[in-house]
Formats: sequence, C-alpha cells, structure tokens
Amino acid sequence: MYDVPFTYQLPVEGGIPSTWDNHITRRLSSMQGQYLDQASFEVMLRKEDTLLYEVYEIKRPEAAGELLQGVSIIHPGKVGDEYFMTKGHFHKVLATGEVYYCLSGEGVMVMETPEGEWNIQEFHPGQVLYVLPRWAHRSVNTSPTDDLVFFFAYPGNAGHDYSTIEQHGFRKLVVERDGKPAYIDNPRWREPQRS
Ligand code: M6P
Ligand code: ZN
Repeated sequence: MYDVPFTYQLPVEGGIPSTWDNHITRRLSSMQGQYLDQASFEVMLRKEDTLLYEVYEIKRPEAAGELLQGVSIIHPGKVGDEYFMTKGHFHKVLATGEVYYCLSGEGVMVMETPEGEWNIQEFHPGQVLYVLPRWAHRSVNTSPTDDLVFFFAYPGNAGHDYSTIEQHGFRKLVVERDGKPAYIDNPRWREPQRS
C-alpha cells in the first residue's frame, strides 16, 4: 500500500488495473438462494461452479476519509431467465455512497432503500453512475456476449452488509424477455418492517 499519492493505468480494453492488491472471484456456489429459478441453479451448479464475476481491489485503510477503489468484471450469462449479477449489498455505514464508471459492456444497477423505494439505472460505456447514500446496489450484466466492466470508488469506512439482501433479495429482478432485459417483481421480497 502506498503512503504517497499514486497513479495507475486503467485500460478500457480488458479493464484490469495496472496495480491491484486483491482479486476476488465469485462463483455460482456463492449465490445459493439468490436466483429465482432454483431448479436451473441446481442443474447449472451440478455441471460446473461457473465464475460469475471478479473484482480487482486496490487496498486502502478501511477508514473514513479514504476511498476504496477497483474494477469489477461481470461475465455474461443467465441462471434460467435471470442475468448474472453481483450479490448486492447495503453499506454497513448506511450514509455512504459509491461512484461507478462503466468501461465496457452493457448492464444495469438495481438499487433500493431500506424503506423499499427502488431504482434501476443502465450502464453503458463511458457512463458514470452515482449510488446515493442509503441505497443498496447490485450490478447486472444484460449482454448476451460481453463482460460488463466498471471502475468503482466508495468511502473506506463504508463496509458491506449482505444479510438483508441474502434474506429476501432485491425488490426487482432483471430477466430476459423476448431477447431483451425486463424488470419484474421478486416474489421473495418482503415489505420492510417499520418500527
Ligand atoms: C462493486 C463494489 C465492491 C463490491 C463488488 C461486488 O464493484 O461495490 O465493493 O465488492 O461490486 O459486489 P458484491 O460485494 O455485492 O458481491
Ligand atoms: Zn457498495
């Protein structure tokens, strides 16, 4: 980890940064219960524990004031009709946002607040996406053929809270209908408990 300001290269082609510290890989087996079509999930998993997405992280202290950054690559594919996607998370420190810059591919970011408000934004190359504080986020690759590649940065103290999404998923699912992405209601989703 550097203790002086630094630069690195981020090639649009391929999208792997010239310097990185962690290479995280997420396979089908880590998405148990997250895809709607459980039968297709089981059939796929029996054949192969497919690589769904990868993250190249540039390590920084997990402290307020720092910015954690890196590149995510989501591979193309579907489980049943549902496109490959990240697990998705709220930030542990809810009042922290995240910025994304799409390098290549096509996809969407599915977002929602703890109150159940939802929002979906498209990713196209060259596009910046800002996830506001409090919004959970999951990226989805809607291309039948190409990787979705984007740069991200978020506050060092944000942390990841996966448990809420693991229980009920996001309110909206992104599925293929007539060869195109469509947003449908997630039958597993539950109205948040209000106190
Ligand atoms: C983005 C960032 C990372 C995150 C990655 C994978 O690139 O938000 O912090 O780890 O997506 O998403 P997830 O952690 O939800 O699997
Ligand atoms: Zn995040």
